[in-house]
Amino acid sequence: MKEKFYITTPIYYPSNKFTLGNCYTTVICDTIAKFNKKLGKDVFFLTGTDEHGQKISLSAQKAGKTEKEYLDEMIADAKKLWQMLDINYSKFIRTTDDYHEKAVQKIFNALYEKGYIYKGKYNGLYCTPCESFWTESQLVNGKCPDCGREVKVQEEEAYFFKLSQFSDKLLDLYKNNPEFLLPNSRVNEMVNNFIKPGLQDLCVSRTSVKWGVPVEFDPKHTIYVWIDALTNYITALGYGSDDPSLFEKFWPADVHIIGKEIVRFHAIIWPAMLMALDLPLPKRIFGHGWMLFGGDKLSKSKETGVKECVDPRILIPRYSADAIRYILLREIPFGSDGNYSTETFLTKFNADLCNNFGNLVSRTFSMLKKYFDGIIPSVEKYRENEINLQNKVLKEKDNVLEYMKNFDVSKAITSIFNIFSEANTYIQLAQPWAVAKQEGQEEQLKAILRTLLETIRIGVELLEPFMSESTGKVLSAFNLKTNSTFENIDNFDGLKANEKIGELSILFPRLDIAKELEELALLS
Ligand code: ME8
Repeated sequence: MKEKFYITTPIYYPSNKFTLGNCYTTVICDTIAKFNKKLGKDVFFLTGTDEHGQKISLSAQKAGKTEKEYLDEMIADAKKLWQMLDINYSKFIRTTDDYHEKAVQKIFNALYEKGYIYKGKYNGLYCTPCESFWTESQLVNGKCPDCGREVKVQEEEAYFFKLSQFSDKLLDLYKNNPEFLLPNSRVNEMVNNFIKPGLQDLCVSRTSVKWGVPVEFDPKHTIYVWIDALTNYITALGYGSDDPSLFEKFWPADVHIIGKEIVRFHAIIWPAMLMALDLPLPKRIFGHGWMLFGGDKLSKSKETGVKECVDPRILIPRYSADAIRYILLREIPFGSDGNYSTETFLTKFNADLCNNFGNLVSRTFSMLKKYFDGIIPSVEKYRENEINLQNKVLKEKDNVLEYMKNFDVSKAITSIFNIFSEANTYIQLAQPWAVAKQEGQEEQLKAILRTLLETIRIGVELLEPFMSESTGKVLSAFNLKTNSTFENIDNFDGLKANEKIGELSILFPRLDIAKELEELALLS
């Protein structure tokens, strides 16, 4: 039986159109999902939208629409964006889906029956855009610590989840499973900022919020949007429905990938709920850093005043899904914050995609055509120079596999591009054009070109989950299948000798950066 792999993105709020920030997490998850498929695993990749709560109602009202009308339009736009960005999810869950709402009610009932939920009175400081209650000590300058907006005092009859009972269990969890929450620094944040000061019971229903899932046995209460949202990871698999077969197969998740600002919900509330339900916990939670735009997170709750064009709906058709995926995957060290700027993007496009990768492929293909009529040569024996390059390629390949085990997409893609740089350096060293001019050096020329072709093949196989459009073109020119499991990535014998390679169009056309900057400024 195939090993299974279950990966999730956060379910995003469709209170505004999705940003490059949302694209960031989704591209990472899509890449990890595709990579694991190529490793031969049975993969389930979940994404979706978090559609309840006051914030959504307010956005719909502002647009002069009903919630349903508003949401349907936003979700159509979101799905189109994922298609443009070459995202291949297994399932898109909407928390307004009927099966999800029913399962959330069942889960709430079960927690109540087990005595983990009780009725009380809530008096707290609430931030509407973030759907979060805060304690006085958590506020920053009297304002919401997440978005910096005003909070207001709110009192109401409410149901509570006995989160306070889980402090020791959570501390044990982090201690016994050092891989549960990554990167490791996030564990200290949870322990020092939330658990050590004392976990309070969590208010899990609102009577003031109407747009949400009603508590089944007390319908004037609406289930707190985070309880509703977190359960998506199991309801999407059919937990609480008539057909839990996917749940039985794929749960627990191998990894929930999320932004660092929502780690506390995933690493405290979610495991506590699962423990209360007697369900297994996700194997890992990865809280990645933020992509910053002029130093700002481009949070949808806030106006940013960013002047650059950062709309993926403009950038993707203009520069290709691959180019946008590249910059998202490469530029931000995984786990840390990183800056996005249009200028860096355009510079990297030319340097890495056009010069390093694109040029290597087109140079190699044209030399093969010129010297061997496009026929892949067979080689008897490689010399030291070729073997040196081959060893470097295999070492980088090992690095890629290792980094991907830890979901470090940024280091992995850097290693893949090192393969291309090494090949370009080797061309300078091997000087095939000079070898071609020498009498009796045909075998040597064959060895050089075959090594280059096989290097490109291995690089492109590894790169396919990251950028499938350009790599697909190269694989097809090699007469190799796209989206197949990794084969022959540990040898230089993956191409059929004496076969002719196919035609290949330019992968990444060189950009005039000044002109692009000017035109993009007009579009921002
Ligand atoms: O928090 N850099 O939804 P949300 C990196 N509905 N990642 C970013 C980003 C940026 N600048 N901007 C957004 C919610 N993200 C809840 C989640 S899950 C059960 C419920 C990504 O629409 C990142 O993954 O505010 C972040 O955690 C998420 O979008 C927030 O999306």
